[in-house]
Amino acid sequence: MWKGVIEKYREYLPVTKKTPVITISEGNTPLVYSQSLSDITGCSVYLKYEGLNPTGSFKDRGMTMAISKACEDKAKTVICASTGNTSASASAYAAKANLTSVVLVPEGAVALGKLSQALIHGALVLQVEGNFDDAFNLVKEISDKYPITLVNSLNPYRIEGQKTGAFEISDALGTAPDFQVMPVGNAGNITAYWKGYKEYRDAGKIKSLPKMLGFQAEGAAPIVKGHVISKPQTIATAIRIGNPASWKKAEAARDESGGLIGAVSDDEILNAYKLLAQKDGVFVEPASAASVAGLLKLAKKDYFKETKEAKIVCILTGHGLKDPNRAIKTINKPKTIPAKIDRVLKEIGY
Ligand code: AN7
Repeated sequence: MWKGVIEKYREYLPVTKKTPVITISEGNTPLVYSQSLSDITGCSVYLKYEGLNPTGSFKDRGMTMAISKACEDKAKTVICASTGNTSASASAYAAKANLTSVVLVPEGAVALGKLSQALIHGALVLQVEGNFDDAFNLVKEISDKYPITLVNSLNPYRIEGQKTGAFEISDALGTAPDFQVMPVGNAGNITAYWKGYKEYRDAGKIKSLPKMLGFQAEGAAPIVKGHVISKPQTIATAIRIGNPASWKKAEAARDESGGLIGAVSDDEILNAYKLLAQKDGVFVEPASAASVAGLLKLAKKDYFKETKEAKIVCILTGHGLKDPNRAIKTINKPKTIPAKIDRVLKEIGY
């Protein structure tokens, strides 16, 4: 029976016998071979489908650690700012641990599925008149001054949990990939993966390290542009972040690995979003498609030509059902017809 990432990778994590393990059986997500992306790029492309975690995103890997350690430290209340997925995950794990959760989200800029999760799991949900960065500044100050535990990725246990994604990929492939492609928002996940790969190499589990390729949305690309973006804009609301918490660590992952952090437009994101759904049968939220948009952009520039038979892993960070409105906006709404067989046949083309 799968018991979650803490039990599976306990020896690599800062837990002891005394740590109460709060898990919803996160992790163990599939690594799906993509024929379509392999054909386009001439490489072997795999999709790490993190949308299949219990709350529908990769955040659960970090949250099982953050909430378990909060319980060990006798915390009563946890808080986060979120573009949506962190709040969904925090509220679910806090519910399981019987902790109070408080989540601050930018008003009107969180996908419907994510907001519904935080609400049904019983969090105190506050919509802030401002963007993610404004909400993040508030929760940092509150957790500094009050006995409330911050569970954003500034909390080092979040990074510890999320690094298990690198372990799973390495275990599945039997080696590290040559390249890992992923979206970058607050930059915790790229930090976590890089830490995970380095630790797995040091433990002798893998011999090489991947080049880390991160992608931000063009309208929310502070790391690419080299300055804070005060009014970030993108349809990929999960990564609509102008001043990432782990900025410097993301740059370190990029530079140490010999990778890059680039930007993709909303159109490129939506094209990748549709491609994944229509060629691979994999439904992701727009932010996750930023990784595949980045892959396609680099492939077009022959970026992978030098590496023979490269193994590439794209991290698909969140499920498409998080943001159903985006799917319906992207594809035309279905036609309504009378309940008559001839009308159905006509629509099919007979
Ligand atoms: C689907 O939930 O920041 O670079 O508050 O939800 O580690 O921030 C979400 C981020 C990528 C970026 N894909 O990861 C939040 C939040 C999805 C996400 C990212 C997020 P980081």
